[in-house]
Parts: sequence; C-alpha cells; structure tokens
Amino acid sequence: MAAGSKLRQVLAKNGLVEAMAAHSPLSAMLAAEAGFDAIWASGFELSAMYGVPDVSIVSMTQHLDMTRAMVDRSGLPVVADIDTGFGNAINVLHAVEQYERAGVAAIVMEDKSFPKVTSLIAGGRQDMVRIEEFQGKIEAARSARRDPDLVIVARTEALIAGLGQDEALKRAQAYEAAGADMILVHSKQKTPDEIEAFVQAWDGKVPIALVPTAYPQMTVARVRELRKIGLLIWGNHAIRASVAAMRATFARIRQDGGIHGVEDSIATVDQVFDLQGMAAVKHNEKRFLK
Ligand code: SPV
Ligand code: MG
Repeated sequence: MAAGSKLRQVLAKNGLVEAMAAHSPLSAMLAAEAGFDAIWASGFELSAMYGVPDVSIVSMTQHLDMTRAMVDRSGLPVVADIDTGFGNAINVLHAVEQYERAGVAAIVMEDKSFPKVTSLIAGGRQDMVRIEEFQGKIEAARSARRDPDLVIVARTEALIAGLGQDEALKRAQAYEAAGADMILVHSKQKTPDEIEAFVQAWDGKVPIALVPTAYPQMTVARVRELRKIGLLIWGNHAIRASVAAMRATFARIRQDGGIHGVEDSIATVDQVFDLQGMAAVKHNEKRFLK
C-alpha cells in the first residue's frame, strides 16, 4: 500500500495521526519504536542537525535525501516538511514529484515567501505570499502527485505573522477550496487559546493539523476532545532531546576526566548494535561467507 493510503488509513481508524519529529534515520527508528503513527521530517530539526538556522539554507536535496532515508528505515508514513515548496509553483511541481518518489505519505507546505524564516523565533520576519499565489502552489502540488492519496497539507502562518484569526480562517478556507487535504495552522502563543479559537471557528470539511510546540499544555486527550484535528505533530522533540543528552554527557566527561561516569546514563554499545541490525549481519555471515 502506498504511504499516503497508509496515513489515511491510520487517520480513519484512530481518528488522529500522532507524528514525532525526526532529523535522521536513527531518530525516525526510535520514534517508530516508541509507537508514534508517523514521522515529521522537520525542516527545523534537519537545519539544527546541520548547525544552521531554519531559514531556507538547507537545500531541497539535503532534506529530500534525509527524508528518503527516514522513509526507508522507519517503516512509518513520513510527513515531509517542504517549507515554502522551495520557490514558486514551478518549484512545487518538481518538489512534490521528488518527495512522492521518495515514498512520503504527506507534504506540508507553508504560505510564507521563499526564503522563509523559522516560525517560533521572537520578532522574526514573517513575509507571506498572496492567497492566490499559494492557491496556485496547492494546485501545482495536486497536479504533480501521481497517487491521489498523497496527503497535501496547506499550512497557514497567518497567526505566526500576527495577521489575526480572520486572516487565518480566510486563508484556510481559500486553501481548502484550492484542494488541500488538510490545513495546518501554526501559533507561537504560549497558551492554546489562539489555536482553540481557530479550531472552534473552523467550519471546513478537511481536518486540521497542529504543532503545539509553543503551547505544550495541549495533550492528545485535549486534541481528541476538540475533534476537528487529524494530525498532531510533536515538532522538534527529537533534536531537543539529543541536544540536552549530548550536552549533559559531554560536560560530565570533561568534568570527570574520563568516560567512567556516563556509562549508566547513555545507551550501551549493544543497544546501538541492535538498532543497526548486527544480529542479521552475523546470521548472514554464517550463511553466505564461504
Ligand atoms: C519544523 O519542525 O520544521 C516546523 C515546525 O516547521 S516549527 O519549527 O515550529 O515551525
Ligand atoms: Mg519547518
């Protein structure tokens, strides 16, 4: 079954798809192991992994290659964060063709202009494209997909840009009219109020996607209560967990003058071998190395 159909099936069965962010095949594998339904191939996480800001510096090729590897290793439907679509509607035609071929289940495209600025930064430049221009990009995404089940998520940054509820709703409606399968609405307010008001006011047919990074009070239980939400994305918790874990480990090694103090707080080498599939290598050596 194609990835888009798999994602739609999970949504139909569970009423909600819970996606965890990842920036590498290994982090995607750990998200799968933890039981999440899908992987969020986050632009923020991958940019951070390269040590650069999330401002359209990581190229489409870099993100696409990593996304393909995450599809391959995680076995889960992957929701690809394609930012602005890497340019205008012509660039979107190419991007969607490539991401679909890489095996993603969904693409999320946002209505900011290229190059974009990361959404959660205080005082960030948040330039938007015109509604009609973004509708053209959604139409381009629809026409480029081979599989009609590839999920096209239109993301509005109206709240992030401080344009208010009416503009967010107007844009979401226009994007649904252009053929989006889902609407992602992002907010950087510290409480869920702004998002909950949007969800209450939303009278469209397509489900809503949320990334509650800025308002962590939002739980799965609350999202289910709100009912109109189809995709919940834990947006950057893989990279933040690894930053905290590496910092603590590296500091302890420097402090102790050796690695003896960190053994109990990090994964064992055998655990990493397990993730790498070394048991199969040993088995295959016996079988095939003659
Ligand atoms: C990402 O994870 O790349 C996102 C979510 O787009 S955010 O960084 O909050 O904009
Ligand atoms: Mg992003």
